[in-house]
Amino acid sequence: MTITPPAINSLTPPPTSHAQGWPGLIEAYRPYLPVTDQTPVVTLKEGNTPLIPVPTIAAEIGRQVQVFVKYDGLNPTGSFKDRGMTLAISKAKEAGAQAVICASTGNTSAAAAAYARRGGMRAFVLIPDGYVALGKLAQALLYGAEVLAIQGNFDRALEIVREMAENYPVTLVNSVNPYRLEGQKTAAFEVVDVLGDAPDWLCIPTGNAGNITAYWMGFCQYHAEERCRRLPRMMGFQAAGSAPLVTGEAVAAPETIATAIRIGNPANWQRAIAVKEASQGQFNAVTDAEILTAYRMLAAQEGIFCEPASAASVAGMLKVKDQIPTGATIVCVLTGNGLKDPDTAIQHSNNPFKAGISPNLQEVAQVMGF
Ligand code: AN7
Repeated sequence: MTITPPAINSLTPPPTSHAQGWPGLIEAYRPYLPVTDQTPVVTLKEGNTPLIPVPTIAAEIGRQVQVFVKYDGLNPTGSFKDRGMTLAISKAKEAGAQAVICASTGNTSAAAAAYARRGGMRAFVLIPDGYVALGKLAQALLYGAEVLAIQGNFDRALEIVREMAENYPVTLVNSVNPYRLEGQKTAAFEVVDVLGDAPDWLCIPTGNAGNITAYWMGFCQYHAEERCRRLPRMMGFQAAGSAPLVTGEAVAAPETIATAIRIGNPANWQRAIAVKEASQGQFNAVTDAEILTAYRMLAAQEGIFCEPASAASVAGMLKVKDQIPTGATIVCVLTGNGLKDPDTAIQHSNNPFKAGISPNLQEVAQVMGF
């Protein structure tokens, strides 16, 4: 078959506002964000991530519902953290900061490193030694962060960086920095801009509860401006081995395969409770096995590779599916890219890897089952 290219003059020119492509979320949502003409915008053109229908997962619910995933793993450093970091780093630069610091289970460190270096600042990152996925560590190192692996978990690392920022000239860029949440709320704007309204449910993996707080801020702000008519129920999902928002008690030694949300004492605990109450939402726990099932389904049935923590949103939705009203629209947030954690993918793929095959046609055909 021959394919005839379209005549040049049949192409519609892009609208002027997009002639330069997507401008990054600070420019796209400037009226909604705490920036001025004096703010130096540090951007990697983050945001504008796709909202993808997942029909085979929707079919698991057994009623007529629409399910979408907000694939925030397609941000420049591969996670939703870029939304908060473009603003936090721009504001730090505006204030004259020369160095930033964060504690991280991995994604915050990658985003802080990339944006800080791009903004001409030093980035110090404290990570729990041995519990950060390989891709994230690779990013932090190559972006040029000063990586300090501590012999303790994320919660201890966060205590240390909070004290560091109080006593030394370094700006804290964890989600206790209000600009992080301001940037991250733009994900809710994007969801409404695509759907034309807020969804009925927003399912989201929850660690420090910064992102669930930020989404709620975004939906409420759009609602106040009458850009959406409804507000979603906010459904937060934690890993069973680190589910303080479900049990109501801090977890001293959190454990889960989803290392991104291996957090026992969420920094935004009070805010998380407020969001749950205001939205008539819930916090529920999902086991590592449930997380891995959703992780494999997303990849093998829908072609979407997210990291294990992100799959907690889909695992959780399926776990509480009996509560979903017929006709509902649901958005599950996929917070990070699957490439962040190749070890977990290979160890838990359930897909036999056919190795050691001699390089001849007959043998290849035989292995293929022909
Ligand atoms: C993929 O990078 O806390 O509830 O230090 O990486 O806002 O904490 C990461 C958190 C969900 C939880 N999904 O978000 C860090 C860090 C992924 C994540 C969360 C994280 P919050």
